[in-house]
Amino acid sequence: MTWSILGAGSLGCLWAARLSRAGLPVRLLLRDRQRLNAYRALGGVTLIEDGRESLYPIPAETVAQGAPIQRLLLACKAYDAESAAASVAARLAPGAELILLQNGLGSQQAVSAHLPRTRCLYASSTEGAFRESDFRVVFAGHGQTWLGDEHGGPTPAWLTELEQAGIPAQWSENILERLWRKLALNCAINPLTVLHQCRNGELAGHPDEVAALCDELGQLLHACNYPAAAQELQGDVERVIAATAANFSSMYQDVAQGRRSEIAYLLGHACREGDRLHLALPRLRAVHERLRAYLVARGLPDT
Ligand code: NAD
Ligand code: KPL
Repeated sequence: MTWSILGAGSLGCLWAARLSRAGLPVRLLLRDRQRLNAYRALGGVTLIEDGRESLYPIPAETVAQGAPIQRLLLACKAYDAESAAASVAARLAPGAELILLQNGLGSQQAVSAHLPRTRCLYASSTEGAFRESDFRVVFAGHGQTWLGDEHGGPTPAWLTELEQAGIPAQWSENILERLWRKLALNCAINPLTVLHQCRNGELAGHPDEVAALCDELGQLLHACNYPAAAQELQGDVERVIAATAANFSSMYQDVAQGRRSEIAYLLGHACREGDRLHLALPRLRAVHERLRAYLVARGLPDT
């Protein structure tokens, strides 16, 4: 069965290149004919790994045309997920599987709500990649991808294809907890790196602020029924700050490059869940508001 990939950016191209070089059928779905022509002119996806680059002439088509889709990886940003999924919804075969590879939470539920006849699986990834230019991607950090079904159901047989392609993936029986853990970690680190304009490691110089956010995010994790995640959060955050000390967080990089951030699916989602669960979370809400003001002042969307 063919892997269709919508969202030919950093992670989408990283998945596509590895599936293709393993000899697995894969095709890219591009927004329109102009993008398709630009892709064809380049001859395929270029993946740069350990300084070596390889070109993968992966077949591509526009979202609007082609055979029915059985298995789709949606690899766009969280704020594009609903419209991207809608653009291809008519092509999804009955019983198709859709893998949602978005950070944060909220977009996955919004997409699934529109596709009741599609099995929507969620993914959480710690792999790192960035786009050097269109369809040219650098594999920047090894990691792991967890996949799971919020509603239960069997482990898909195609996990072995990911293994065959060298994509480190594991089935998670509680993918929501995985996503919540990553969301909490990102909420404790990323906004502060933007507000303090610093690398992750420099947050070690702001221990009270980090601890206050961990405390409130822990309350939220507890209220969502993830007590182990709540208990482990502060330690996880301190470990990640130390392990990624020299890096700029993804949100820092988005803002520095004038790109829209995924704030609505990270801090925004945390604050909305706080409202739903009647939690005060004053420090978290204050950081959310400060970050929104920071983005607005730079002409960037605050949602
Ligand atoms: P990206 O911006 O590099 O790529 C997204 C691609 O989707 C872009 O090429 C964009 O043009 C395309 N797209 C958006 N809407 C589309 C539409 N309607 N039709 C066709 N194409 C469309 O993003 P990314 O870095 O690959 O991130 C994807 C998700 O994975 C994000 O939620 C991100 O937070 C998460 N993530 C990324 C990394 C990473 O290292 N890049 C790591 C972990 C998680
Ligand atoms: O995931 C991250 C990001 O930058 O988005 C890290 C560095 C792990 C911390 O939030």
